[in-house]
Amino acid sequence: MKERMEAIKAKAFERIQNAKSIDDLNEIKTSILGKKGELTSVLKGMKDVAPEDRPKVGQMVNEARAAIEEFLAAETKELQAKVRAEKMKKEVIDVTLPAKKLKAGHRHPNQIALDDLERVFVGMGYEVVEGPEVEYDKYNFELLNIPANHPAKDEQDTFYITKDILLRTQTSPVQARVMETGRMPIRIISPGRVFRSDEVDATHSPSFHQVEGLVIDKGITMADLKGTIDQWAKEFFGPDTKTKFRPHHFPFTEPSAEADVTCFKCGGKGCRMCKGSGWIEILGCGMVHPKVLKDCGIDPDVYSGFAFGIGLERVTLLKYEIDDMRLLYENDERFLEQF
Ligand code: 2U9
Repeated sequence: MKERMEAIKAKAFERIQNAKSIDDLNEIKTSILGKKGELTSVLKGMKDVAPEDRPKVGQMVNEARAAIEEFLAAETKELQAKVRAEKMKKEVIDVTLPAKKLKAGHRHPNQIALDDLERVFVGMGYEVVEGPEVEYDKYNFELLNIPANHPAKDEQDTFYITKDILLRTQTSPVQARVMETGRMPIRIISPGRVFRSDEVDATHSPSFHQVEGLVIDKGITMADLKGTIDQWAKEFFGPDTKTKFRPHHFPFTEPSAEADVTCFKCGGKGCRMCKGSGWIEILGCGMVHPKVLKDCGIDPDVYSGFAFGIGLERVTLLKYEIDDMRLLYENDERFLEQF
């Protein structure tokens, strides 16, 4: 029995020593120490051993098991360390390799135009104020002199959340909210997304962006409005740009005007861009209607002001000579990278 035990042990040690992987070691463990293993089969054969020899045989089996287990544990540890060391060696970082290029996006042409536009007004002392895209009818229409059943409500048809809550059709509600605070004077621009229930085509989208401006103080006149727009146009489109104002009508301003700038492509001579006229329509503006001032809590006998509205996409399309508005919303990098 002793020889058999020594043979099992010697064979086990040899197999353990020759093992190449942790899997090999696990396999050896099961085949020797497992339920159907060689050592276990010796214990199972104990019934054939004379009763007086059984304790001795039991002890021999236990000693052999302990020795094999100890050697197995030591070899497993060593093999694990070896595997780890090899893995570390393989994974060593070569800091001299060139770094992977970080793929940065590109500023959207709308954003570039907005940054340029804001820079001019901030330079003139304006504050940039943003507000909610979901608005009350009161701020979007009523306070701007567009009461229920006014035809302007048809022109600015939008998406209603409830009868009184809607997606704003202009950023004017932001100014109405600022006026309501009563803090004077006001010199703000409010850029942001607006909504109208328009069909998509080359010049229309149900969601687009506006930048509106509002100045209110004592003694503000139409001359301030014209001077401001003229200065902005020169800084934004180039120093030779001229402006002209044509009478118009908006419910929230009186008098109202549309402003044109000399074509920045042909300088006013007439080209494809300005359809031969030499002028390009660029914004709407006017003196804030006294009723709008009053309804927003400002005394029209003390204060006056002007407002203007610029369609951001319109300015972007013109500035970068893009002929289809839909390109601005596709976010195709091949398009965006050109600006
Ligand atoms: C208050 C009072 C008056 C904002 C104004 C316009 C003229 C205008 C259009 C430009 C292109 C809308 O995006 S567009 O279609 N806007 O022509 N907007 S005056 O007047 C205000 C704003 C706020 C309290």
